[in-house]
Amino acid sequence: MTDGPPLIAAETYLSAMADFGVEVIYATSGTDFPSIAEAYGRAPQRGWDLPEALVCPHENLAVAMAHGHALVTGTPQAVMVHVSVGTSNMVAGAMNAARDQVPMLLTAGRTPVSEDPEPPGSRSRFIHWAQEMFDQASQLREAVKWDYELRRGDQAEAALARALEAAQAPPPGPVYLSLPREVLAEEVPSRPRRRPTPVAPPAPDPDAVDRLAGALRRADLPLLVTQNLGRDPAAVAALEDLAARWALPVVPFNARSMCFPSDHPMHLGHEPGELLGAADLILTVACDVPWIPKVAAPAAEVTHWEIGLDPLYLGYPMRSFPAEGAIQAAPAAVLRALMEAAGPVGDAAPRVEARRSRLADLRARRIAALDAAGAGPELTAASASRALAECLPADATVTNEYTFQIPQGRFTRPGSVHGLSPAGGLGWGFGAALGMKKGGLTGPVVAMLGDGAYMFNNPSACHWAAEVHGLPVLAVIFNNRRWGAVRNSTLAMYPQGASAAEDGMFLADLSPSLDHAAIARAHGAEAWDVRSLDEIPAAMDGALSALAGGRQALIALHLPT
Ligand SMILES: Cc1ncc(C[n+]2csc(CCOP(=O)(O)OP(=O)(O)O)c2C)c(N)n1
Ligand SMILES: [Mg+2]
Repeated sequence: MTDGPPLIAAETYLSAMADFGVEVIYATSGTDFPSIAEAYGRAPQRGWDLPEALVCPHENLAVAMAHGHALVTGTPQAVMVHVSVGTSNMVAGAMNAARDQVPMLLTAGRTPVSEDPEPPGSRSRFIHWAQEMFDQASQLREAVKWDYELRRGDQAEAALARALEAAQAPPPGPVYLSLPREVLAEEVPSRPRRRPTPVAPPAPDPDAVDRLAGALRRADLPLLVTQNLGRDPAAVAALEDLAARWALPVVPFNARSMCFPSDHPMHLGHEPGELLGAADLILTVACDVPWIPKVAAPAAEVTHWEIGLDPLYLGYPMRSFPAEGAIQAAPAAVLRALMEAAGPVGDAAPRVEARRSRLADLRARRIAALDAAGAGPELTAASASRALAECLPADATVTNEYTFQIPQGRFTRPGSVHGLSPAGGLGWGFGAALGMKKGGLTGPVVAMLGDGAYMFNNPSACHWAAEVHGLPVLAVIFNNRRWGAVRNSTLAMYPQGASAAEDGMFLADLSPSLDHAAIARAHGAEAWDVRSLDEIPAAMDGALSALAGGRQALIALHLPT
């Protein structure tokens, strides 16, 4: 029962959203949302709690914040943008979320259809004609699991429940719901609503697990490669046990989460190297690209199994890694089942122990190489990554967008680091850090950004959100005054070419560089310029104190190149 004016669809939609567990709507709004504003205005009178609505002054920021929020809570948050053009600005973020399997509810208004004075919400601005599209959702349909346009006000809650169950059904991902202005304004009845149905993930197939366990028992040199198993802390714990018992070397390859503690004796670094060609059994877990055939490939007779909620990455048009089989289930469940099925080491012990000592030598060599690369005294991406990581407290969380070197971070805690989606849509790391803070992280949150990545993040929008929404995060800029990755790619393809004569800098040069510290200060942040390795501890100390005092901070690292 409700007091006040008759209910409109925008009200039931928003109250259902709170009821279904969405905490925040990251909003870059437009002329299509008067009914949303009206619903928020009426909520106190109705005695309703609606999701917190947070202004994000760019759609890219809104999606990145929802992405970061979902990474730390596991729950989908909502993004609300303006019609066709707002949707356009949201597409790269949607691609990132899709390839990173992050649930989120993307919503957009839809320009009014009616050209008549009635019904409420009909066209009243000149833009309402030009903003209509034949198929607004087509812009991001490839990036979402489900999309729909709300047709009737009395279906708002049902459409929302459908959207949220689709976003969360394994593997999770973004969904898109467009909300026409007239429909949001429709008067609707109050009635019981259906909740989204939670979907339990598939259990690992016992026969497949038995076959894989047999292969593990027999293997001379098994190898586990993962990219994102660390998304689930339970999977990390299960892998620690399995790797320790079976002397199973683990290589997080292009990892974007803390998949395996760097201090575990079976952590063999971040590149498979000679292990790839030598392995007779390869397990790839939550890993879209286990190796790059153009660079290195396993032996032809290798036994290869793929494991994950979507082990073949069926959303990728082409992907051709030969495998004996795939097990579709959550990695934690598969690794625990594998531990059980493989049983005690028993008579395989001599082979397992010999392997353990061989791998200890290899691990020592790889750590020495990592140490050498990260050593000073020069300020390089590697040495800066190491020095910064050494200053991070145990409860810090890092987002990485490009130049920070995760291997030098030597992370050990699940959830301590999150890298850019394999879709590679730059403009994510700063917003994701803000969303993680909003999602409830209490420790320091640090966005490690290339100078190029910083600009893709719309720095003004990010600093503004940090200031206005009280989300103190630290941005560290690796300023090499270039899109280094673009240059490296040119040099790698044409090492002797005409472009190499220009040092590969054509279309990669960002000099002269911005004064990043001044930009940050202009937005209320405390900021430090760092030109040598030994300045990092003091700058980090100052920045962490700023965060503890509720202020955003920025460190501009001036790398020699
Ligand atoms: C939205 C988007 N546009 C363009 C690219 C292509 N791209 C990949 S890496 C890169 C340069 C990154 O530069 P920076 O952040 O400075 O890091 P650096 O390579 O210098 O370490 C670009 C432009 C991209 N990945 N995403
Ligand atoms: Mg750069």
